[in-house]
Amino acid sequence: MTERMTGAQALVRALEHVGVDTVFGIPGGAILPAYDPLYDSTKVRHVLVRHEQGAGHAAEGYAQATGKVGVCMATSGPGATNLVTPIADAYMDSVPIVAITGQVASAAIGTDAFQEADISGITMPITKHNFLITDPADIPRTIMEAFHIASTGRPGPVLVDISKDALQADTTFSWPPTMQLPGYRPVTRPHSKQIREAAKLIAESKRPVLYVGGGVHKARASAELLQLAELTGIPVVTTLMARGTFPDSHPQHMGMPGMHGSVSAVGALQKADLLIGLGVRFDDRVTGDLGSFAPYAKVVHADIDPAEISKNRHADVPIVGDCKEVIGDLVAVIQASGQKGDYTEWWTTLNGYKQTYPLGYETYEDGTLAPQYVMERLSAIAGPDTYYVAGVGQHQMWAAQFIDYENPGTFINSGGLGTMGFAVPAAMGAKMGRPESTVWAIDGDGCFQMTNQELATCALEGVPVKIAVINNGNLGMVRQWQTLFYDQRYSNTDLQTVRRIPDFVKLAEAYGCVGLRCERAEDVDAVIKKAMEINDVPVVVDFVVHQDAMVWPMVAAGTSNDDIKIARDMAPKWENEDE
Ligand SMILES: Cc1ncc(C[n+]2csc(CCOP(=O)(O)OP(=O)(O)O)c2C)c(N)n1
Ligand SMILES: [Mg+2]
Repeated sequence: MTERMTGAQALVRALEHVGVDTVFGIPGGAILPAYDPLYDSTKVRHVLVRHEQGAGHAAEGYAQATGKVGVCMATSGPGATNLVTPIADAYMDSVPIVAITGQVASAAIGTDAFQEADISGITMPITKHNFLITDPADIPRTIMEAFHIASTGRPGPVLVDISKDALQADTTFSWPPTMQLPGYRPVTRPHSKQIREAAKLIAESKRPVLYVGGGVHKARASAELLQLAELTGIPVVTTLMARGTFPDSHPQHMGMPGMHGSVSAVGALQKADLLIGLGVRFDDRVTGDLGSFAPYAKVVHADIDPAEISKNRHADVPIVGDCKEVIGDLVAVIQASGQKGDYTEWWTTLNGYKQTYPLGYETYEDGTLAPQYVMERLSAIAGPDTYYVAGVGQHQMWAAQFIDYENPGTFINSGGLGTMGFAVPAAMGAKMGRPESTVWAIDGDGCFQMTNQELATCALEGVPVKIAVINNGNLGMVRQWQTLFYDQRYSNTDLQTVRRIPDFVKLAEAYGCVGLRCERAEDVDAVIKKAMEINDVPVVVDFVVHQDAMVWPMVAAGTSNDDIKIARDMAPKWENEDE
C-alpha cells in the first residue's frame, strides 16, 4: 500500500520500519522539517544532546552495548561537521552507526549557501558508504540500504545527507522498498580448503597463539572461540577491542598484547610459531615495529573484510569470512581429524612469563592514590556484569589492564582513533541501550573536559550513568611520553586541576548529578559503594590520583615488541634468546 506524505514523514516512517527506537541529535535549519514528524513518533525517542559529537559517540555506545545500529542526527554545516570525529571513530572501530544530516536545498548546493558543508565529500574516506538524497522518493530505500550496509559484513558508519527540499516535498511511501545494492555482497562463508589448511598448520605447530580482535565479538562468536581454545589447548590473547571476548579468568588467557600489553601476551606473540588471527588487523599498537613482530610465526588470518588480509603482515593462510562461521568450521574440522597438538613445552614457557611478570603497579608512601588500585576495586565491587566505558589516555590503559572482563562487549572504548571525549556520551548511549545494566565510565580529567556537557542530557533524560574521573591533573599519557622521551620537559600537559579548576564535584552538581570525591586508598571502597547505591541520577566521582603514575609495561612507539619494558629501564629476561 502506498501513502502520500512529505519526505520528512517518509524518513521518520522508514526509521520506525527498520526498528529504530533511539536517535541522538540536535535540530537546526536544514534538518528542521524532519524534527516535526519526529515529534509525533511514538516509536522513535529522540534524545536532545548538547553537542553533535556527543550524539555520535552516544550512537556508538548504544550500538556497541546492544549490537544494533546506533543513530545520530544533525543539521547541515557545523552540525554535520561536529559529527566527523565520531564517524571517523566508528569507522576505525567498525561500529555500526547511521548518521542522518540535513543539507541545504538542492538548488543551493555548491553555492556556499548558509550552513552548507559538503559532508558527504568530507566523510567519504571515513564512512563505509554515504548518500546524498535530493529526491524524496529515494528516502525509504536509502534508509533501508544504509542500515543494511552499516550492520552487515564488516560493520561501520553510513551517512545519509538529505537536502531540505527533499524533506519538505511530497512523495509516496511504501514499505518495504527494494534495495539496489548490486555490488555489495559481503562474503561470510569461509572457503573449506582454507579451513583445512589452517587446521593443518595448527596440528603441526608447537607454539600457536589465538590472536583475538574486535571482529570476534562483532560476529558474536565468543562461545565458538571458547570451544576452539579448549578443544586445542591454544593460548589466547585479547586485543584492546576484544577485552572480555575470552574470559580473563580462563587459564588459557595470556592478557592483552600491544604497546601496553602484558609480558605474557606480548611474549606469546613474539615467540609463537603460528598466529591464528581472528577479526584482527595487525594494528601498529599491537605489532610494534612490524619487521620484528612475531618473527618465527606463520600466519592464519581470518577476517570478514578482505582488505585487512595481508595488509600489514603476510598471511600464509588467508580466510575471508565471518568469524562465527570461521571458528565454527575450524572446530568441526579439528574435531573430525581427531588430531591434537602437543603444547606442553609451550605452556611451560608461557606460564613462566605469567608467573614472573604479572601486571603490577607502584603505591605511594605520601598517601596519594594509585589509579590502578581504583580500577581493581571498581572491578571487584561493580563486577563483571557492568559495562565499562573508557576515555583515551592512561586511565583507558589501566581500565584495560586492571578490570577483569568476563563477558563479551563489556569494555567499550575508542581503540583505533583514540578519541578523547568518547567516554561520557558513549556511556550514555550504552546505558540507554542497556538500562538494566550498570554502566561505569572511566574518564580522564582531560577527556572529561571535552564532552562532560552530556551530563545535562543524562540528568534530564534519566540516564543514571556513573563516571569515575581519574584525575591526575594532567594530560597523563602525553606527560608519560614527556617523562620518558622528552627529558621531563612538560610542555602544555599540566591541566592545573589541583586548583580545582574546574571543581568536578561542583560541576557534577551544576549538571544535576551527584558529585563525590575520593583522595585516599582507604576511602575507595566506600565511595564506589555509595555511587553504586545511587540509581536515580548520574554520579561523578572525582578520584584525585598521583600525578606521575605510569602505564607499564610499555613498548615504545616504533620499537620492537622484544624491547618491552616492565618499568623504566627494566626489561623482562627472555629465555631461548638465540632461538
Ligand atoms: C581529541 C584528542 N586530542 C588529543 C589527543 C592526544 N592525547 C592522547 S591521550 C591524551 C591525554 C589524555 O588526558 P586525560 O584525559 O587526563 O587522561 P590521562 O592520560 O591523564 O589518564 C592526549 C592529549 C587525543 N587522543 N584525542
Ligand atoms: Mg589526566
